[in-house]
Amino acid sequence: MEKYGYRFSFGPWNIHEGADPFGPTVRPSRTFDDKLAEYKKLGFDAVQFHDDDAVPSLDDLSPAQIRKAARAVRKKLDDNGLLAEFVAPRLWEHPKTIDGAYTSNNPQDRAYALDRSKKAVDIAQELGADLMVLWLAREGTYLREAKDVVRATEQLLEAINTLLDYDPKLRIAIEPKPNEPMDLAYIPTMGHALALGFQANDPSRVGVLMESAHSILAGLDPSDEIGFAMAFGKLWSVHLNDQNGPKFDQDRSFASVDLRRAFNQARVLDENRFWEVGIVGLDVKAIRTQPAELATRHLSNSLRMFLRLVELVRSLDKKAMEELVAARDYEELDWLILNHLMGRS
Ligand code: XUL
Ligand code: MN
Repeated sequence: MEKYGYRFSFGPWNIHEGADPFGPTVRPSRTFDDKLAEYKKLGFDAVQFHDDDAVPSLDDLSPAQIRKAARAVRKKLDDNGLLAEFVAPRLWEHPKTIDGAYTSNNPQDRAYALDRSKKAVDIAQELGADLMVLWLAREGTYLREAKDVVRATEQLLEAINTLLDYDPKLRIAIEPKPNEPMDLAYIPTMGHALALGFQANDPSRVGVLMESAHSILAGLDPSDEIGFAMAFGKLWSVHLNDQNGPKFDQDRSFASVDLRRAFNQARVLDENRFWEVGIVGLDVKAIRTQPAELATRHLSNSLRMFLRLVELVRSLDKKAMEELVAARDYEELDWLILNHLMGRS
């Protein structure tokens, strides 16, 4: 398969058991090793990790034990010819993160969040990844009056600065999301994430990860969010997927809901040479109805769809487009794009 220089990644959570808030699992769990063996078969190059995807139960382990366990995972990656793209601290499951992590109202809980994040940095070092992704899951409120938004913003900045100081080589990519699990998140969009990064002690080491579903939940266009971040050289990773309207986060296969919206994401990424900058992450989940033995199709289909869209981007009649833009004939430009997407001339 021609990959046009692109590399692809997903996380172990993207092969999942199909539980939702209203029903139990519908597919058996697969071990980490079993999932790892799928990556190359499905055409992928790299693994995205939560800290405990790499080192389960890390809260019960010493820093030395954590590093040792992470080194064993590195060996497995090497054996499978895979890279680690990033490590993300899972700051939303432990009881100490109920009221938020870096922005919890409880100082001991905030200390836990920082300590846990430092352990995630240790794991990243052992896995050979210089990137940490921060999805700020519980940094927000269910009740606006429960927290001070100015103080919370400062706390987020302090946490980022602490991590940048902890490892001078570490880069951090903030993954914004407007809601879920919180009612209202403090860092809902690319603009918020970038503003926070530019204010950090070393802004050159803070960038963003754009997830399509999160942008759509925020009522924004994912390709514009991509382009905005790329204009500043700050788009370091993506979670491409799709989303059927502004409801719960669906993580549908890339392009499965809105082909043109997906085409434009591929277009902005490709026109700005994303393959030279980062890895294309696919944060997609198989729908609940999918039989267990077929529950990796969403990954290979998303990857192949991205590459097909890149081919469509590269085969656009640029000259005809320029002429239509010059004539301000956007109706005909619309017709050209729609026909191109349908394989018609
Ligand atoms: C949550 C989400 C997470 C992050 C990784 O909506 O997208 O999978 O991408 O922590
Ligand atoms: Mn994501």
